[in-house]
Amino acid sequence: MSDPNLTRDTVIPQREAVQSAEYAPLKLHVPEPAVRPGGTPDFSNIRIPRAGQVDRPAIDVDAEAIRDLAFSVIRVLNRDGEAVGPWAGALSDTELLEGLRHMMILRAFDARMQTAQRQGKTSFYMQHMGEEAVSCAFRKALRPGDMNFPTYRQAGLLIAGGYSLVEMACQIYSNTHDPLKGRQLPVMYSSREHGFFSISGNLATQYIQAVGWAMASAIKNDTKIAVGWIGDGATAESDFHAALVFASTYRAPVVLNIVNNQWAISTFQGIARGGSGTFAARGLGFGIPALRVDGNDYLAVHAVAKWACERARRNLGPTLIEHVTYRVGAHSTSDDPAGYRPKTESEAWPLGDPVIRLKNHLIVRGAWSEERHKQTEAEILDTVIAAQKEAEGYGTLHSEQRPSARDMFEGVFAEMPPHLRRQRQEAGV
Ligand SMILES: Cc1ncc(C[n+]2csc(CCOP(=O)(O)OP(=O)(O)O)c2C)c(N)n1
Repeated sequence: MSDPNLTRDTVIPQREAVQSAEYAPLKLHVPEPAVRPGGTPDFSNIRIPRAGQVDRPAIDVDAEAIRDLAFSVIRVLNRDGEAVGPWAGALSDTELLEGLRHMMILRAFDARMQTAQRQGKTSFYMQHMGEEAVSCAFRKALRPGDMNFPTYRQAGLLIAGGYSLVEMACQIYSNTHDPLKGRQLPVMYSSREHGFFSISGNLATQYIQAVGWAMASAIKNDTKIAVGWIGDGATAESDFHAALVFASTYRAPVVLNIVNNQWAISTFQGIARGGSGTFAARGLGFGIPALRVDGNDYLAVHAVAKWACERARRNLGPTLIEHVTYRVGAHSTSDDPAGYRPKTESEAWPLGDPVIRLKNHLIVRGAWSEERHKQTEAEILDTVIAAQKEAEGYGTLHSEQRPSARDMFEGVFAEMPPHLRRQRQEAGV
């Protein structure tokens, strides 16, 4: 405020709205969620078809021919825990039991790390509660060498890909064994060997990078495919749209996943989605085949992932998949959802819990029992605690065991330039 005549109390007159007899005054439309804290959860706006109802098209289908799949939901597991319809039947008992195990490990790991954050052992954590099937099931459709470009809510890709829980915990504790040497915020993992591209804090940047990686694979006449991941909120970023243009134009061998967990921190999905009806529908304008899948149905996610990966591998181009799910936990350890949504909303979520649904299915198949489930839960907890203890032996926020301050200057450039060497000397490390 450089104008000396303006004081704090000066009222700047607003320009008069010009009223016209011909037109009613314009009004800005701001979408609002159906309910707020204190209200009764309401998911009546989410249309959910019966399991088994949606067709399974050939993989070389045109986007236009499966337009309706962008507005429906592919589901395999019905209310009775049976696998039904054209997307069912691909997985053996052994594979399903492994999938259940991965989801249970992820859930147990989340719970331990959430508590570790509350105990001050780490500064930050982000849970996957309710979304375990999405990353765990998708990972099983990939082959060695394929590359994921994940967000911070796909650690199931690492767990189902055989990454070590100890290394994950060490990253979260930023300790002496942290593979990223304490340079990254907890949960921003990176493992090239496990097909897990370095996570960036900047939303959506990885989406266009996934397309570029896929284009490179095609340019090299390789057989590897890329997988882009994004949340519902982050689809509003420009990089989402850039990714779709490039994927469409160059028919890049990429699967573009949108994890619609209904919330972007405190912002409900209606804000980022705008008027398109569904997030999947965004693909149609780009000529990209688009499907919606029940993200809490391990079998459905896996079947749709297989379908889309096969398309990419056969050089038939990109596929957009909207995983319809619900973020049961808080956005992060820095968030309290009670401030913006009803406390009981997750219980009202119509697609249930992915772990319970797969458990019930395995029981119906005769491959599992409540007893074995409980026993496995206890075994998994032991495994996770053992990994956590080992990681804590290498340091937590409570201890002095940290990566060397020397590491801070490494990796900025391939070779350390003189000014960084000087700064390192000044720091005395
Ligand atoms: C470019 C950018 N803008 C804003 C943020 C802050 N931010 C971090 S997570 C988040 C919400 C993302 O929501 P969504 O994409 O739906 O993913 P979810 O957290 O629900 O998995 C925001 C706004 C950021 N990290 N980067």
